[in-house]
Order: sequence, then C-alpha cells, then structure tokens
Amino acid sequence: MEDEHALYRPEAWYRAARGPRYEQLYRHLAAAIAAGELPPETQLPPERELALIADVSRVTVRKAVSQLVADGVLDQRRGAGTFVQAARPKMEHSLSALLSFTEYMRQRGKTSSSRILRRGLFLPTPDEMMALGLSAGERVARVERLRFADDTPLAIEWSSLPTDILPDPEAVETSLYDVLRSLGTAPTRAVQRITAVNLTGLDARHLMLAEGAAVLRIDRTAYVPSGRPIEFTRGLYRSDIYDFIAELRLDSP
Ligand code: 16G
Repeated sequence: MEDEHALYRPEAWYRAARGPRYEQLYRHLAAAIAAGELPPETQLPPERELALIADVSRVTVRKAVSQLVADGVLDQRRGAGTFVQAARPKMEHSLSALLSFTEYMRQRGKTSSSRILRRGLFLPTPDEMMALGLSAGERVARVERLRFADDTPLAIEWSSLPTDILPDPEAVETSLYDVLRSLGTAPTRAVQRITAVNLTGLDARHLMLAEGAAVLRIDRTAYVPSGRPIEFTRGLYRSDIYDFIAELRLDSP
C-alpha cells in the first residue's frame, strides 16, 4: 500500500548540516505545494501527528507551518485544520521570509530565469564599502541580472558581495543563493529598505515598461549568522505584477 505520509517523513526532506530542521521542512513543504504535490485544499495532518511522522518537535512543525501561513500558501481554519491555499492571481512576495527570487517564483508555480547583464570583480563604490565593510583597496564581486518569471521580466537586480564569499561571480548561472548555499555562506538574516521610484532609460526598456513608470526599489543587506554583511542587492521590481506583503506582529510584553 502506498504510504500517504511519505512526503512528510524525514527521509523526504531532512539532510544533516543543511540548516535548521524547521527551515528544511518549510522549504520542502513550500516546494511540494508549488509543484502541486500538495494540491490546493489538501489538509495537512494535525500538528501533533505531523511532528510524529516528520520525527521533529511540535515547535518545529509550528514554525514551518506558521511561515507558510505568513507566505499565504497555507490557510489555518479555526477548528477545521490547515489547508493548502488556492493559487492567487497576483504574486505576493512575503517580506518576512528570507527567500531567493528563484524560491519565491517556485513557490508561486513560476519558472524563473535570468539574463546576466554584467558580472565580475570590480573596485567597490562607497555604498558597497559601507554596506559590506570593505576597504578601498579590495575588490567586490558583482552580478547584475534581469530576472524573469515565466517569460515576463519582473526585476533588475544588482548584487554585490565580498570576494571571499563569492570568489567567482561567473559561477552564478541561475540562483545566487544556491551558489552561496553550496559554499556554505548563505545569509540567514536580511534588512530591506523599500522605496518607490520612477524608471528611466535602459531600466525601463529591460522591464518592458514606459519611462517614468513607478516600480519598487528594494535594497537588501543580508547577513551570515556571525553578523557579517555578505550581500548588498539593489533591485527594481515591477509593482504592477508584484505585491510585497509584510506580516506585522504585536510583540508580547
Ligand atoms: C531576492 C532578493 C535578492 C537576492 C535574490 C537571490 C528581494 C527583495 N531580493 O530577489 O537580494 O539576491 O533573491 O535570488 O527579495 P537567486 O538565488 O534566485 O539568485
């Protein structure tokens, strides 16, 4: 008989030294939902049962599930249980989860791709030196990309990283975070600043919008657990296509 819980068992998602369990479980469920393995309206096993099947604590299950609820992919219905949400028409980009562009798009059932505009090692600008704590004589690794969801250009991203973190910018083909993960230096925390700006010249052409169209500009500084900043990315995101959602909580006293 087929194991109806195979998807939740640790062999399906847990790998030693690949980060905290709740994060691995979260990514696994998000990918399963995006891939349709858990179709809309599927009910998840109750927390206690899921913890037993996945062989983790209830706290771990709760953290993974509440993040998926915050991302809008799971729905917790009082007294009824937790269900996979139906796909939404506009892409909502949660600000509370530290995901990469590739992962966000996968979660939304989209295929992401990038066109590399420029990448290499350069002398840092004052902004890069400030954000990444570099000195004037050092180099900085830069990757500039036009990013697509299915075939639609959604964003332009200019990413800068210290060269000891990303020694070879040419290694970034699809996902920067996948490269960082394989090097063991993926960020675990980020701070973002969001501004509305109007598009000019070449950026407008890249995004296939009129000059002057309003887009969101997001500057992300991302950190590794030691507190060291390792990524500064400025991105322009088409606001007609995506919404950034932020979940706010009242801190308990
Ligand atoms: C997201 C990040 C960006 C990061 C990129 C990595 C925002 C606002 N920005 O777009 O800072 O560099 O993901 O994506 O979310 P990748 O791993 O697909 O290259």
